[in-house]
Amino acid sequence: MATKTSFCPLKNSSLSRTARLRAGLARAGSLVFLSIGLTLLLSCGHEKPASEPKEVRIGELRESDLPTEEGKSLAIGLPGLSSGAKKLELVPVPGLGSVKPFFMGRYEVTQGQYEALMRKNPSGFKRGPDFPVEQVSWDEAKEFCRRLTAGLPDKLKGKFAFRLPTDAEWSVAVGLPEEIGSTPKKKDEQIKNVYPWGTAWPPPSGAGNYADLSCKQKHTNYTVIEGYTDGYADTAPVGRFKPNHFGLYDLGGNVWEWCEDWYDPATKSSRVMRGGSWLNRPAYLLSSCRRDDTPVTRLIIVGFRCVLVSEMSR
Ligand SMILES: [Ca+2]
Ligand SMILES: [Ca+2]
Repeated sequence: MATKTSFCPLKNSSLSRTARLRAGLARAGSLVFLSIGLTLLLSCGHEKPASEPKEVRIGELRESDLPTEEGKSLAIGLPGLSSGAKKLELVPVPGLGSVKPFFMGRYEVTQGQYEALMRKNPSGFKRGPDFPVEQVSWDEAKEFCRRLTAGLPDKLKGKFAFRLPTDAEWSVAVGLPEEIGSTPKKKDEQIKNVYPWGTAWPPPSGAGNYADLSCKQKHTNYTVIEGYTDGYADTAPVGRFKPNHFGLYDLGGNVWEWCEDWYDPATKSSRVMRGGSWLNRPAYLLSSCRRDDTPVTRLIIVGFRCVLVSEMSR
């Protein structure tokens, strides 16, 4: 039965998230917002196709360019990236608990983007600029983020920085509630039966690039997800599957994603990775699953994505 509290009942939850996001980002970075009336209008405009993101070169980025509404994004042009290749695109993600609002890469970092900044491509599957970069170590991923930050205009340096997502930010991005446990190791696989696509098993069609029947046909000795086919035996170009409600693609599957944190801060021997890959067994696909490896390890199943954070709020 319809309530009379909203003229746009299908978008109530979205509007609520948008309102929370706007409030959080205002505290974090003194950013510019449109009126609540415009938000209401846009929240109900779901019949319209998504517009192309605003695009700006990294050296000309202004704080007012950063998107503050859920569903909006900003494409950042990198020197040396070919014009047809996927840009580094940022979407806003709201805070939760101790996590401050932040901007996250809509896609895993691509080979084209990595090569534009690092002048090399270490990937095992070199099939085009829009495939995710892999065989990249945590140290190299950090260096990529450092070079991005160095490319910001002087006005924004010290105010904003690119880095890897923290383990807690990644959990917010994938839609987990606040988790119990003081370290990534203690949170590992504690929330059961929740995956980036929801709770269904096997994954619904189009959920992401996982170890599917295509993978088994090429890599016959791997264990795959029975009853699931996504059409990719190993890595897929970024953005080919359904995004989550923040507009983030491939959080689950394709390549694992390095995070900032030590897996176990007591030993400081390995860094966290999240999200599973095109290769992994079902337990590794849980949203709460963490894997870890040394900061110098390079694997064909591991890449990363970046976040942009306001340093003023941290
Ligand atoms: Ca696959
Ligand atoms: Ca991924």
